[in-house]
Formats: sequence, C-alpha cells, structure tokens
Amino acid sequence: MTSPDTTLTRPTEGATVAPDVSSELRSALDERILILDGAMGTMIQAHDLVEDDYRGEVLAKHGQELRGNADLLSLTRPDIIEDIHREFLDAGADILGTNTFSAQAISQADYGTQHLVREMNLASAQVARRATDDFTRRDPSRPRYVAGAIGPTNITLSISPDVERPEARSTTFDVLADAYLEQARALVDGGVHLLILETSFDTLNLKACIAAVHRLFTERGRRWPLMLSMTITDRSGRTLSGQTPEAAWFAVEHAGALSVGLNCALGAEEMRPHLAALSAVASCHLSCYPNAGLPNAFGEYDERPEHTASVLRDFADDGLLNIAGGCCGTLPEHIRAVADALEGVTPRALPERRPWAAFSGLEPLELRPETNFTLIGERTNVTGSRRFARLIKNGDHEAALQVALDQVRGGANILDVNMDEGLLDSEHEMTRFLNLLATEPEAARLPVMVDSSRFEVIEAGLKCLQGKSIANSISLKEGEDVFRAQARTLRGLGAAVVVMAFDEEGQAVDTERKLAICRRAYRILVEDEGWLPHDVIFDPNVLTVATGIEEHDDYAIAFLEATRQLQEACPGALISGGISNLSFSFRGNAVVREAMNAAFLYHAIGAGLDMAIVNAGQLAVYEDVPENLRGRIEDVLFARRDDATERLVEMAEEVRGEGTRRTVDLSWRENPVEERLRHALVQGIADHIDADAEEARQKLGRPLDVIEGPLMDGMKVVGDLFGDGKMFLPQVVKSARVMKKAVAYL
Ligand code: THG
Repeated sequence: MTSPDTTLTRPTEGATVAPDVSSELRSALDERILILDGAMGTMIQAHDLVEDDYRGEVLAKHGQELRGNADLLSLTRPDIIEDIHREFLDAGADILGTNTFSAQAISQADYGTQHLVREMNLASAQVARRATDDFTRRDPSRPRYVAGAIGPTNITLSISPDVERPEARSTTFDVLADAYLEQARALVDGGVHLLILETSFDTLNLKACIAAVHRLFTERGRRWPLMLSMTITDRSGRTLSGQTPEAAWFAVEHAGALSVGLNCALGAEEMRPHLAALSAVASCHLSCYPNAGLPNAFGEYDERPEHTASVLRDFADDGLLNIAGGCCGTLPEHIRAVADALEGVTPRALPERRPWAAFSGLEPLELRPETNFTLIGERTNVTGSRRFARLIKNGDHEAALQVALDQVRGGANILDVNMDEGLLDSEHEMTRFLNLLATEPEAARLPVMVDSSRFEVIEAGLKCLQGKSIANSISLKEGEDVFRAQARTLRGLGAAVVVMAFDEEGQAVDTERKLAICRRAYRILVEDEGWLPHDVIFDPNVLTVATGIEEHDDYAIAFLEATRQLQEACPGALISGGISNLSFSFRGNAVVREAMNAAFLYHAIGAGLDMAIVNAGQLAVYEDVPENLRGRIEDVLFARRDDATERLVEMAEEVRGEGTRRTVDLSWRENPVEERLRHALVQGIADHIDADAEEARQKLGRPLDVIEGPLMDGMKVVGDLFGDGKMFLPQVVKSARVMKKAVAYL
C-alpha cells in the first residue's frame, strides 16, 4: 500500500549544489548595498488560493486542513512561487529568500506534513534558482542569488510554554538543531547560494540553528555564506526572549556570518536605534528588511513604498546598511523604490573586530580595556555553598534563585553555576536551574559561567543559555585529543572557555608549570584551532595557603607571578581565579577569610588578573582590613617569614567573628557624624544614611553644606580608593547608591 505522500518524486538526482559564491558576494558588498526581496506571504495572499491549491495531487487525501501552509506551495503551485520570485527580481532584488520560512519538522507537525520537509526545501530552492539563473543568464554582469530561508520555528527554547512551570521547555536544543539540520541540508542540496536564518526572536533557537548549520558544513567539507537576522519585537528594543541586539550579537558572533541585521515586527523607522546599536558592535555586514510600517487597525501593512525607501536611504546615508529589503507587507513596488533609493549609495564599511572580550546574558558585558575588574558570583554553587546545596536538594528553587539575585545585587557581573554533587543528577539540575534563571530578568541580564568538572554537564548548561556564556572548565588533564574535541564542541555552542592549569601530569602548583601548561593550551586553541584569544580565560589555580604544609607556602606567589607573566606569554587571553580557595584553611573564621581574600584579590588585580570568582557582596575593602591583620596576611601571601602561618593563626583567634555581612559591628556609629557619613559611603551602607544626613544638616545648617561637605569628602575617599584599585566598580556603585539616598533625603 502506498500513501499519497510517498508518490512524490524525490528530486534529489536533479539537485545541483550551488558553487561557493562567498568571495563574489563579499566583493559585491564592498561595492554596493545589495537588495533583498520583499514579503512572500502578502504576495501569496493576493492569489486568493483555496485548499486544493495547497494540496495539489500529492496531498489530495491528506487528513488535515493545509490552507495557510505557504511553504507547501513550492511543491503544489511552483508556478505561483516562481512568478512571485520573478516579480521581485524584476523590481531589483539581488537576493531571493526561498519559500521555506516554516519548512522544518517542528512547524510542519502542525499540519501533519513533517515527512515532506526535504521535498519542500528542495523544491523551494530549485524554483528560486530557476528564477535567479534566468535573470543571471540574461545579465551576467549582475548575478542574482538564492538564500535558503530558515525561520525561528513556532517554539522558543528560552521561554516556558507553561506559566505554572517556568523551568519547562517545549523541546530541547538538540531536537531543534536536528530539525534545522534536516532543513538546511535540503536547502543546500536544492542549490541555494547562501542561508538566511531569519526573524530570530530567541537567540537560543538561533544558536541551535547555527550549530546545525556548522554540522552541515563539516559534513560537506565546505561552507555556505550565512545571513543572520534578528527580530526586535517592539519598542522595548528587545527580542521576544528579552535580549538586547548587542547581547544577541555577542551570542552569535561565533557563527562567522556574512551579515547580521534586523527584520520583521517593526517598520524601518522604529528599527533605527536597534540597527544603530547592532552596527556599533557587529564586525560583519549589516542588513535590514523591515515590515511596511507597523500594522494598521486591520492588521494590514500600509506604509507607502517611497516612505520605506526614504527611511532606508537615511540609514544608508548614516552608514548603517549593506543589505536591504522588505519583510511583511512589502511588495515589489517597495523593493523597486528601495533599490532605486539605494542605488549608488556607499555601503557601510566593514568595521574592525573589537580587540576585547564580550559576553552576554540578556544584556551585553564587554571587558573593554578601561574595565576595572569583573566579578563572578560564586554562591550559586552546590559544592561552594551548603545553603545553596540544601535549597537545590530540597527543590526550593525560589530561594535558590534568590541566591543568584543576591549575587547580582552584591555586584556580580557574571554568575558561576555549579551543580556537581554526588547525590544530584547534575545535568538535570543544571538544566532546571538555568531554565529557571532565564525567567528572572534581573539575574538573566548577566552572562553565566557553567561550572562543572563533567563536560556533559557543561554542554547541557550551555544548551540552555541564549547569551554568550563561559564554560568552566576544560584542561589538558586527559591529553590533547580530548582537549581539542571539547574545545570544538564549546566553540560550536558559541561559548568562551576557562582553561585550568592542569595537564596529564596533574595540577600546576609552581609558576613554571602554570605558564608552560597555559602556553601549550594557548598554542592549541589560538594558533591551531582558531580561537579568538579573548574567548580563552586562563585559570592558573588559586590554591590554599596557610595550611601548615611547607610546600604550600609559595602558592599565592606562584599564582601572582603566573598571572603577571601570562599577559605577555598569551596575549589577548584573560586571566581568572577562584579567590575563596585561597583561604580554605580558615574555614569558620569569616573575618580572616574575607581579609585574606580581599588582600589577595588586591594584589592579583595589581598583577593583571581580569576576573575572579568571589562571594560578590561580601568583599571586604582592602584598605579596611586592620593594618596588623593585613600585615600578617601579607606575610603569608608573600611567604615573608617562616612563622607567618602561626602568627596569622594566632591573630585569627583574636579577630574571630562572622565577617562583613553577618556582623553587626556598630562601633562606627559612635563616631562623629562626618565620619559616620564617610564610613557609610565607603562601605555602601544605606541603613542609617537618612538619620545621619539629618543630624549633619542640623549641625551644619543647609542641606547643601552637608552635600558639599562630609558627603563629597566621603565620595572623594571612594574615588581615591577606586583610583588605587582598592575598590571595585560594584562597590563604588553601592557607594553611589548611598550618596543618592542621602541627597534625595536632603
Ligand atoms: N577556578 C575555577 N572555577 C572554580 C574554582 C576555581 N569553581 C569553584 C571554586 N573554585 C570557586 N567557587 C567557590 C565557591 C565557594 C567557596 C570557594 C570557592 C567557599 N565556600 C565556603 C566553604 O567551602 O567554606 C562555603 C561556606 C558556605 O557553605 O556557605 O569558600 O578556582 N575556574
């Protein structure tokens, strides 16, 4: 028995794979702004097609309604699709998008036509190629191209389909990637010249598509040029899944795309600030194909072609365009007007790639040269926090999320998440927690560092994150082959990587081995595997000092020295460390631990450390560590005396206490009001600021005297400490908050 569907002839034999046109396209893009076609949907609607048109012969007996499944028409009414393509070519389009926006198994499942995915894509590519080949033949001086169009699908990987269960997802990264792969494979077999991954409303979907396409490239031993196009859903300037255009760009930079840009949802006018934002960061070509304005009361697009064209012309004049066309509601007249308006206008010059690191969550995090220091919050770690471990084990996700929020509010720029615990299903917990984190906008702003000693857990974590994330960590522990394979997987997922100074021989403890291992890893990653240096983060192992074991005496020195030398040895790479490891031997004595961590961090930053995993929000200020304690700590750090550990242990007994957060040491409240204000500013304590400001006002007279007097004096201290590297930006931000509160009160 044959079902009607299988009577379709598989056009595989007739398939012609397109030649590689990347260099041709790149030189065309140097010369002029290339024109994309307009909307397929609107043009199809104008044909008033009925159910039978969608069914054709092959689906005559299909059990479900098919009207509205536009991509089927490439199989059942290729004549109409070819006519539409020709109208757009005639209007001046250089590049046609295939009629395949929803032609993957996930979207097609709605119509029960997922078995036709390959045929639909082959047929769509071929019908578009018939049109472009004809135009190119007639005017070889102006070749036309077919871009295989891949839409976002009807699911979103970053958002729960169930309001009751925010951690739930409709499908997985891998299932989505497989669907994209099937589609992309058929498109290239059908002869498309390039691929356009468009209307991206969730960058995690887009990353799954990029992973699929890269798999295809590996499979075929060649690349096809990629266009990426995101959709900013509304005037909020965010994608549907909440990302800014910059954050999205950093997350997909690894795709090596020919272009990135915006399409759909907005008219050209509304796109301007978002396109400008993208242009400021994207080092590839820039595209824009807006809707014909915003929909009117009837949901129709009625922006006049001249208007669309004049706005795009403005963009071009401002150096924001390399590729332009139209999305929903744009007709051949729009494309003609756009092509005319952009004729002869100089395209946007390809910018240099920034020479610094960038990560993202919902928002971007750039480590510009002037970036003081980057804090990675350590508390969302089941091995690093008994409390967090308990919350995860008990399934108290609300409170676990609050731990992340506390790190953010404490000044973390990145969140380290670790679920490595023998009794936990770490992959499952990582996935669940990261999915949950994505629903908390304040925490989801930040990039995530996925921390695990099991590579599968890292991979699982990265597949939940739409931003540019960091894998923590890999090493040469299991040799070079495993290292390379893991690095390739991470790169395919668009992650940056922490490399621990660890090799086949074990963990590096002295400066020479730390350097030698990092150098070797750098050679492999940057010189062989083509990693960007700033996607590589070296961790030269912060090891515990003051253990009473003599061999450990030089651990801090070795870390600092390795940090200093790595900057020259591995140019461009970043250096990080887990600071709290240093003080494990003083577990239970928070005052000493915080003081040790603060002093070590201060010296490590001085040595060139770029970022550190710390207990954000509980960082002591170096200058505030009492001088005698600081002296004894520095004796330990720099192995300045044989009895350094003993002397620190001795003092530790005297200062035993609970540390910054839990101690309610209110002795500073007894000082004169000017000093109290200074203390509050430096420490970022807002609790008493209103009362103190009031007291100062009564003492000094006018509110302005308080602001210009003790408050400004306090901020000057903050400024000086910051200038000397003794305070970090997050601490300064806290000070600024206190200042603001005082001023508001006054
Ligand atoms: N390098 C890299 N990643 C790392 C580390 C590193 N990840 C894990 C760790 N080291 C950094 N994170 C922490 C987290 C917590 C603590 C130390 C390092 C810590 N926790 C308290 C303790 O164990 O005493 C827990 C106290 C509590 O239960 O609240 O000190 O070096 N790349």
